[in-house]
Amino acid sequence: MTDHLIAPHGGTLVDLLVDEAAGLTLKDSSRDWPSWDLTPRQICDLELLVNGGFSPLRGFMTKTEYEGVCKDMRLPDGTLWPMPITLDVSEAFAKTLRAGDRIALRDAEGVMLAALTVEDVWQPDRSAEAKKVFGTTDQGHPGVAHLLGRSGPTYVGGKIEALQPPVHYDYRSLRRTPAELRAEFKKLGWTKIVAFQTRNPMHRAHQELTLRAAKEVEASLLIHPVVGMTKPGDVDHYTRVRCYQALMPSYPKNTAMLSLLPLAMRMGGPREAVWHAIIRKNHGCTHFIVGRDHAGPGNDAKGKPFYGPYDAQGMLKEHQKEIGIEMVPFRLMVYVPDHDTYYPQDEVPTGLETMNISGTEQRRRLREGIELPSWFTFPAVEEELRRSSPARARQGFTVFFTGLSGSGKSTVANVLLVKLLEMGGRPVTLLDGDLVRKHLSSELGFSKEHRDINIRRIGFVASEITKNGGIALCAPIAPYDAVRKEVRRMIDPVGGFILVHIAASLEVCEGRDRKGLYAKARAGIIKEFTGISDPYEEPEDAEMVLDTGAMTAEEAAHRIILHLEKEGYIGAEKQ
Ligand code: PPS
Repeated sequence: MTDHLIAPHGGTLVDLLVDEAAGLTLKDSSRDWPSWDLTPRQICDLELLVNGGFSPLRGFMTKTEYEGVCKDMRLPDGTLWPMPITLDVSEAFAKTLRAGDRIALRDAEGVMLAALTVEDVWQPDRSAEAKKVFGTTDQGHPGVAHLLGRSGPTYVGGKIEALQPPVHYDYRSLRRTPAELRAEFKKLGWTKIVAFQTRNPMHRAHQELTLRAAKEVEASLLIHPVVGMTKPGDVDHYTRVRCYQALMPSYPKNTAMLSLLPLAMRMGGPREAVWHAIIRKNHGCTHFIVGRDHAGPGNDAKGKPFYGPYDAQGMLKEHQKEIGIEMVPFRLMVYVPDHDTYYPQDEVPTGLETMNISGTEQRRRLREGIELPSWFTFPAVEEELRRSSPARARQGFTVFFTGLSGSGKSTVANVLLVKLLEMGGRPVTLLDGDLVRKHLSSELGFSKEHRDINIRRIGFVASEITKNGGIALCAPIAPYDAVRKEVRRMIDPVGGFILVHIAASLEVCEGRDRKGLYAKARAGIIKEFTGISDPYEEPEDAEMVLDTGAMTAEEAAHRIILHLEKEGYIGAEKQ
């Protein structure tokens, strides 16, 4: 099958699926094996291991493979491979494992996807890994944040035998494996194929760039967007795929194809570009487009980019011969109104004005309901983006109050509730501290652990309300910063999150003592009472700080309404 197409990396296209009978035997024997529930990232990695997207790998890396890859991007036999593909697990799980054991790898629903035969189990130096692979240990880099903040401390290496690929119900006909794509290319007689990697919606600049690239090397075009895991905050893949589908008819007939790649990106810039090229080679592509800041993680806290804009091109250039895929490098594309055309930045005819719209500006326009011009995007793409990211005035949001008991959170939240109901337009739900304790968290106490569970539950409900376009008003004490931030992270991607610190002082709250709880706390009758015998961590990230010792509840609620108007959550949409 691979006769007239580019050979896969390492020579053979890996396929780790066992036949049905062997699968049943594995499943039967797995009853006595330990099970590992794969994380979303691990499921993505497994899928590409199983279908050969990661050829020549045949399992999660062993220690020797891992060390070689981290150190100089080489597998033990010398094959180039730039990215560690490891199975990270908890220490408790790792303790139960010995070399030679088998593990059932399961998806989130508990379905067994594969068996892994353990070769080794070790504690990696994850900071050293971050430094070598990403060139930094700064957790502002999303790949590093995952590695140092969210991955398990122990790695398990070993070969995989797969029973079935991970299950997807979305866009099934567009999810082609390397073997399926190769078969399709063969059927169409395509031998020269240039792949375009993306994690963003595609606009006119991308369309013109891909078209130019294809013409330049006289190749067919594969639009190959990542739909596994991309950079946090990216446009969701459902919306993106609808945008790509809307764009495809703009290419000349029978020259371009769309296929989705279930890759978990690491945002590793240069190393990632080499990795992406190898993956595309495995999918049968001969050429690979690398633009400005390929797989870039953005800037560090000081605003300095982690990698130079053309570092990725530099690294792939060094290795393209060895890989056997040809890089098609591109500079940033800019619009030249006089010619109604896009040019690579360094090819703009002298003296002509150029135009561009940054990602931040795009997001602002979508948020505020301002049009994206037709020189920038195709109307069908804009329509899709608008459908899924309505202007703020039509999005859901959460106002999350925090403050001491008796600070007036509930009173302000109740006034705000009434004002929002009077305005109409969206359903409003009040998740008051006491009410939540009665209906959602009645079994919980006031230890740190229980308070955190309580806040997570509130956050979950609020995020669902927000996601579905409603308004959630939450009024718990929420004394701990970390879990408040967790809630912000849950809600941010689905709508607005406004943290309001009701900052009445302890003296004021205790002076009011409306429920008589402070007296009881002082007498030691109530233990772990916030502000008296338990901590309250003042937020430093609140959008608003309102001191109800110095203003009425009506004033406080009105201030919040004004803030919501200023931010565009309520009021008329801009034209
Ligand atoms: S937390 O920390 O956010 O989970 O607390 P929360 O669920 O908001 O608390 C709800 C009400 O419980 C009463 N209460 C206490 N508060 C603090 N500490 C202790 N130990 C405690 N025991 C009972 C208190 O009335 C809280 O309501 P508010 O409306 O804040 O006064």
